[in-house]
Parts: sequence; structure tokens; C-alpha cells
Amino acid sequence: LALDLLARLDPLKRIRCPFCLERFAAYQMHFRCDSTRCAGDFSRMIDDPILSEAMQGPGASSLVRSPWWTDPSHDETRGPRRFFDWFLLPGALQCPACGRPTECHLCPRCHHVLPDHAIATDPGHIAIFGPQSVGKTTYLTVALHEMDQTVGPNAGLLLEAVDEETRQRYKLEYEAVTYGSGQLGVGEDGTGDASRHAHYPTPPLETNRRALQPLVYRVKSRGSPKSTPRLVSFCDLAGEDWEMNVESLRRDGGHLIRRARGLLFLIDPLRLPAVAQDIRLRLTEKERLVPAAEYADDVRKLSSFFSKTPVRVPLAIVLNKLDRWGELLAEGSILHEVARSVPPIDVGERFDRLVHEEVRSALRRWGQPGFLEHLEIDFPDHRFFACSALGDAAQPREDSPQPLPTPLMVDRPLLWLLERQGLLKRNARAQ
Ligand SMILES: Nc1nc2c(ncn2[C@@H]2O[C@H](COP(=O)(O)OP(=O)(O)OP(=O)(O)O)[C@@H](O)[C@H]2O)c(=O)[nH]1
Ligand SMILES: [Mg+2]
Ligand SMILES: [Zn+2]
Ligand SMILES: [Zn+2]
Repeated sequence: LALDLLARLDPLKRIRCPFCLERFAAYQMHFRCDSTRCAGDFSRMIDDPILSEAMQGPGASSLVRSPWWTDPSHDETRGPRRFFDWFLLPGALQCPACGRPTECHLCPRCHHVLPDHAIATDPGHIAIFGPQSVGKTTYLTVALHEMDQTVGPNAGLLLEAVDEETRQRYKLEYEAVTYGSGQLGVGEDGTGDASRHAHYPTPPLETNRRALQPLVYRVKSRGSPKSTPRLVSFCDLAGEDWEMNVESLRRDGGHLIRRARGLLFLIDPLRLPAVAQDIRLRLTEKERLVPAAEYADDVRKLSSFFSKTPVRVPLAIVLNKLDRWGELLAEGSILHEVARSVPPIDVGERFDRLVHEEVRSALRRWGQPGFLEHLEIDFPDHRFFACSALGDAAQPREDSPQPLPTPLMVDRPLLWLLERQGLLKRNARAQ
């Protein structure tokens, strides 16, 4: 990507990498050769300790190699020119291996290719976390799908994968699992797609560091053609790390929570004894055997990622699997109606507030005043939501065939968080 002269004249501009969320000045960006000749020729590649560490963690055991790259302000082959990057960023650098000029910029901390818009604007970031099996991965799958198909267009907003890697990862690891891999012909109906199944638990960081790589999207909104699209990244963390390896989560993935612009804490109220013991519910074997939730501890855990409290980052607390517990609430309440698949009318700020109040009083009834108090004190900018990613498509057995999701209110927390970081115009949430 080529920087325009205006951007080149601003070498001290602070940039935030949408992948590792580190901040640095524009003149610190690295370059890499992106010619097809260098990309396809292993013998021309050189060691890349920064990429190795980003992929394998500190003390990476094997060195990854990549096409020629350089840190321009320390590259002696550039002669004295390197000292002037402070005044004018280099336009292109010549790759010594293939002789071609390259304008491909890398984040100096993680060596991910920086998309153009990352250099122009500050990216947003939403971290999705919570206990095991509450439905985080399914939520992200369905929320992004809805964003693409209905919610986004209704709110005048488009999310577009920033690179092929994000596009492919979402498609293969998220969408193909919940929506099927779409191998059917156009005239066939989608009910029998056997490739649809429940997500496997997200692996902990110790076995797979993939969760550290966020999915990055370009946010395009209708109306203002001159403004550069902003970026937003999403990460979906493993419940196992949240519940059992919080030390390693804080060490290796702490930045994804600490530097988030929006926090999305997903929980499953079926793990509260007051809910699970309701005689109207028939629990599955798995639901019966999980340990009781300790939400006040979760808030304490979350605060421990930050150097000081109160934390100003907006926090959405989302009670998921509404399809399972919504009908326990009073008849006539929004949550009861939505759980029965009565579509809500007139969603918007006022609607979100009503849901917030209903959830809050439910949590109080379910014996969670400590949780509520902790939130008030440590995360004053919080909002409660309720949703179901699967709706009435949810199956009691994970190994049974999965119908297509019929989500309930998955978009509300996402839109609220996008609005709070200035990625969505106020009032666009009202459809
Ligand atoms: N009833 C119901 N079940 C759901 C819903 N969303 C997800 N599930 C089920 O919950 C289980 C866990 O879903 P995941 O999305 O893998 O949960 P997770 O939070 O990512 O789990 P970890 O990656 O282990 O932390 C799966 O069996 C899903 O089918 C929902 O909206 N309603
Ligand atoms: Mg998961
Ligand atoms: Zn980075
Ligand atoms: Zn080259």
C-alpha cells in the first residue's frame, strides 16, 4: 500500500496495530517485500524473530522465516537517509533479494501486515470472554453473520474482512460450523446440511495461540464518503483459560482485554442455582453437572487485568441462551416474550434500557447482589443484555444435527459497543 504525501509528512503519528493492539509511531513501522517472487522462494527468506514470537509466544522454539524485511530507521544499508524518517516517512524501500520496491508496512511488534486504514485511523476492538461453554464462539459466528445479512444493512453499516486471512478464518472456523459449508445446490433446501454442528471448545492458549489473533473488519457506513473507514477487531477467548488458566491468559492475552475498546462478557444463567433449580426447567446431563457460576469472582478477575479501577471501558454483560431461561421470567416481560420468539417491536435505546432493567432485577432475584455491586463500583459503564445466538434451533444434544440459527437479539450488545467506540452513529441502533 502506498502512503499519500500527507501521511508521509506525519512520521510521529501514533498508530495502533489492529492485531496486537500495540501502539507505536509511524516511523517505527517495518517493511517487508511482498513480491510474488520473494513470497514463493524459501531460499530467499530470512529469519523473522518478531513473527516467531508473535506466533509461538516468548522464547519461541523455532524461528519462522519470511521474505526480506527491515526496520527502516535502523537499516544501515540506507545510509544517512534513515535518520530523516522522523521528518518524512520513506515511500518505498527496495528489496535486496528481488530488487523490487515494496510499500508493504508491518507492525513492528507482531509483524502482521498493517492494512491501510490502520495507518489512517485508530482501530476499535471488542474482546469476547467468559466461562466455558456459555456460547462465545457461537455468538461471534452468529453476530457477525447477522451483521452482514440484516443488522448491518439496517443500521447503514457494513463490516468487511480486512484481509483474506480474516475472511477465510471466519468462513472456515466459524461460519461453516454453524451455518454449514454450503455445498448444496441453489435449489436444495438447507435443512439437511450435515456439515453443521456445534462448535468445539476453543482451545486454551497453551495448546493453540490462535485465539490471540483477532478477526479484523473494516467498518463502512453510509452517508459520509470522505471519511476513511475505521477498523474493528474481535477476539474470542477460550472459556478454559478464563476459568482455569487466568495467569497465562493475563500474560499472553491480557492486552486483548486491557486494550479493548469494548468488553463483551458472555454468561449462561443456567449456571446459577436459583435458575437451574427452577422446576419448570429440564436440565440436560451437561447442564446439571457444571459447577455453579460465581459472577462476583468473575468481576474481580476482570478488574485484575487493569492497573486501576474504576475501569472506563464499556462492558456489556450478555446473558446468553435466552431460549432456555427466558420463559422463566414474568409473563408480559420483554425477555419472556422474546424467548417465545415474539419479535420485539421498536428496538432502540429505550428498548435496550428496558432489557437492562429486566436483566438486573432478574439477577437480583437470583441472588446476585454482590455481582451487581461489584459492577457498579469497578465498571461503571456497563449495560446488561440478553440474547440467544441459536434461538429455537438450539438442540439439547450437541451431537444431534443442527438446524440453522434463529437468533434473538444478538445484535444489541454489539451495536451498543460499536456505538460506544464511535464506530456507529448514535441513533443508528434504532432500526
Ligand atoms: N440453548 C442454547 N445453546 C447454545 C446457544 N449458543 C451456543 N449454545 C451451545 O452451547 C455450547 C457451547 O457453545 P460454544 O459457542 O462453543 O461456547 P464457548 O463459550 O465458545 O465455549 P469455550 O470455547 O469452551 O469457552 C454448544 O453446544 C452450543 O451449541 C444458544 O443461544 N442457546
Ligand atoms: Mg469458544
Ligand atoms: Zn501488531
Ligand atoms: Zn523481494
